Amino acid sequence: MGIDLYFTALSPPSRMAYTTITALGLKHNLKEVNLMQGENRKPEFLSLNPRGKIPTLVDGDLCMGESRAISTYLCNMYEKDSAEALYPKDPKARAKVDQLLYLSENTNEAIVEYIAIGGVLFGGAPSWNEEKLPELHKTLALYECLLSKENEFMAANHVTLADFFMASPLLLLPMTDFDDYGNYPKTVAWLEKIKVLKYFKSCNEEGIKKMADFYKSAIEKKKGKKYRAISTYICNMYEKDSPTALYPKDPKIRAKVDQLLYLSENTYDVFLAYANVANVVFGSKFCQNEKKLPELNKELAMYEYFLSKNEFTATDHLTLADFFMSSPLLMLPMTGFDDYGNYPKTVAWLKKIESLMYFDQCNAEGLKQIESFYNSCIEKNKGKK
Ligand SMILES: N[C@@H](CCC(=O)N[C@@H](CS)C(=O)NCC(=O)O)C(=O)O
Repeated sequence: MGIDLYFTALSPPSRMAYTTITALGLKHNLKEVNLMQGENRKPEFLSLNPRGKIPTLVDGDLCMGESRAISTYLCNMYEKDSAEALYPKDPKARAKVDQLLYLSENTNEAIVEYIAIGGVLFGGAPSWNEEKLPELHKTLALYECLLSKENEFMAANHVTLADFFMASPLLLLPMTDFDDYGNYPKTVAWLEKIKVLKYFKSCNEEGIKKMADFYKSAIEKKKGKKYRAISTYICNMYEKDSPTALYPKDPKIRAKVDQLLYLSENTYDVFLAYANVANVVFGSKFCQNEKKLPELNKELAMYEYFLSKNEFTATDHLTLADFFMSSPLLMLPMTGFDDYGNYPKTVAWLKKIESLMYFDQCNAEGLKQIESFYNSCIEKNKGKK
């Protein structure tokens, strides 16, 4: 029995409902909902919240969604009135909090549009949206104006629910490169006070860090697509054509290189899925995903096929295709995979790539860092078990 909160730490409104529960010191059960696996679309969950959204709260016969309404309900139900109440009973003091709870929906939208969370994580957006910078500044100016009134916090001289919900989107802003807070000293000082509240920190810090890792890696992955275009541009611009060109001008050989440049994106995804990177780094898995082994082997067989035709992947000399095709394989050892028995040509080719004069200078340090980060996530996740 007790309060059940359906939640995931990656979700800002879920964290706000959780922060309220914790600030009030209420006994509760956290029910993790994995949005990535569509658990919020399963009939059991939809019977609790037909919108399929988290947070969702179940308290006895009450079942509800909407983080702000959840937080005000919890205070109405369980908070004793006091001069420091999160949700004061005095109608005028409460009106100020309510005003900001509604307003926080809009400020949240403006800030999130700049960060472009949905677009970066699940759509085609390569990064945050600089076009929305004027709106972001307008929103920050509004925060500054609200804090210029007589209150130390958003709605009163003590912390209220308004502070939680107004602070929430600002906590995500450091995921971007935005750091132009010069005109907003009061906002910065206020946010610092909220962030260090013990219960606020314990409910938010880890989720924010996970979201930031997730967001930054999505941006990096998209940059990866650009790296191919950058490499071909550099060759187009600066490489003299020769029989051993990295990006040959001959249309037929170039077509083979291009084919592998595109294909290497897929190979990279297969490697990421086998290494289980998303779940190891952002979740709690502590090993590679063996279910993806058949796909990995299929991919390796394809390398072997190309290398049975030529000495290198696209032709008989080294090309850009070899750089991008080798990239995921260079990271494979960190997963513990070592079953290369059927792929002797691939192994020999990879050795040739690794022995290139400039290979170590460009790759050794980065590969070492990735391996040690991956392994440290695995160790941490083992500890959680
Ligand atoms: N206005 C709602 C927003 C809830 C919301 O959008 N939750 C997201 C996670 S941050 C969600 O559940 N998304 C799943 C989906 O839409 O399928 C609140 O404040 O509770």
